[in-house]
Amino acid sequence: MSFIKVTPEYRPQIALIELNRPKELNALNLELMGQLRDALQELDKNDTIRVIILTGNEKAFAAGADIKQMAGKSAIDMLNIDQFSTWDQIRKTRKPLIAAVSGFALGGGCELAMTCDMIVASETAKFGQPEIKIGVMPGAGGTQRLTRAIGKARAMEMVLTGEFISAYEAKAYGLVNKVVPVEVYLEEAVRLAQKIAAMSPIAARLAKEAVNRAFETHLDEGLHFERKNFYLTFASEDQKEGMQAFIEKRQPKYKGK
Ligand code: DAK
Repeated sequence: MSFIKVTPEYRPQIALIELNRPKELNALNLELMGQLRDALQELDKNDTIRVIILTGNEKAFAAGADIKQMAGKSAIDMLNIDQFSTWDQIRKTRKPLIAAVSGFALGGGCELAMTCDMIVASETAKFGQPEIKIGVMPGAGGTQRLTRAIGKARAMEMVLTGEFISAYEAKAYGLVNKVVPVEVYLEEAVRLAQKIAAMSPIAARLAKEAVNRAFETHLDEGLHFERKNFYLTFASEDQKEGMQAFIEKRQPKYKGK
């Protein structure tokens, strides 16, 4: 049974993955997460794809990990299932990944959106880490990514009270890139994806790696990493094409080489 819908050529060079468990508000069961990991790995290898959009439906991006599937598990069951390796593989997607979020993005759903590189939200989006209300706490990066994105005081309030924030609050706090009416949130994500897809995919990949490195290291090492990736862009045909196109006052045609 498939819990996601994958459209590799949703638009030229842009793939769309839709979470598809609408009755359960896209609760992230183990099967769905495995399918999502497999789809992302496949799309990451597909040279015709430059950007991936991950979305849910208007009511829910995802209302969290599947509580019904988790409820009876012991700590050792959780350890043996090793869901973290699935999440880690998703995090390692090399192509730019945009979350298009409408409705609930809660718990693991909020964490999944934050695992993406950018978030486009509909006005109806609600973000939250309500795990505390069911006697646990965020387990897929919520305490870390949320805190880095919106700061300690706000993250602490969300994680300790379980209260949701609106799309506009999320935008004001720096968690999301754009907030648009619900009718157009997917199109807005596509517009953003198209801008990125027009760039050199090599430069985009190296730049994504370097920005992500900022979360994992101190400034000196981060700058060193950035420098190496910067040099590497000069090994690409795309660098020659980009600079030549600028000089010739024309649009560049990037090949990803
Ligand atoms: N899990 C399972 N089913 C869910 C669900 C969830 N997270 N969220 C909603 N559903 C189901 C409901 O049970 C209901 O099913 P039926 O009763 O119809 O069979 C259906 O979806 C519709 O939900 P509601 O009737 O509740 O709809 P409402 O509009 O009234 O309320 C709501 C919407 C989103 C406010 C409410 O459903 C809700 O509070 N949902 C739970 C939100 C939540 O607590 N989320 C955090 C879950 S804990 C890990 C990685 C990640 C995680 C853990 C470990 N590792 C890597 C190890 C993450 C943990 C979590 O996310």
